[in-house]
Amino acid sequence: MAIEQTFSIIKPNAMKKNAIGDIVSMFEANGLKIAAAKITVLTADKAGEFYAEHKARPFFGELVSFMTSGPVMLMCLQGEGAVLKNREIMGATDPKKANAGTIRSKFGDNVGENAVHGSDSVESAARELALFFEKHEICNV
Ligand code: RTP
Ligand code: MG
Repeated sequence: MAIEQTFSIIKPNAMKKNAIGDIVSMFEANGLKIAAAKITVLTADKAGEFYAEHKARPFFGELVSFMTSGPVMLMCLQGEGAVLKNREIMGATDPKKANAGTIRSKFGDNVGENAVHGSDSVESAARELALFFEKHEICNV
């Protein structure tokens, strides 16, 4: 399988749980490398642009307010089949439905506050990475 890059966010609820180390360990244990990382607080504009595909959904306002409620960690993950691999490590959107041992089953609180984001395709990953990182900030690790 090809080496891919994907975009990951450790969301505010997982940041509050001091779970950066545990989550990054799970990526690394599964063969993903951290090619870029930064901790920041998202503006409502940026969070809205990032989740533009969900603008018409009833939970959009809640989602933007959650995503801007505290620091997040933004990452580029790199490795073989990184997009799908990251989605597997994360688990299902709803932590109640996520397989045991996945990030969302361990650190998710509910379907909204579900600990992590991961791009759903190579195309989404490219769009999302470009929203948050300059090209030179992503290393070929
Ligand atoms: P993400 O984009 O954050 O990685 O999550 P996902 O692909 O698994 O789920 P998606 O359908 O793209 O939804 C994006 C985020 O919106 C919040 N959400 N809330 N209240 C609700 O019913 C609901 N449904 C989705 C979650 O934070 C989800 O990750
Ligand atoms: Mg999604």
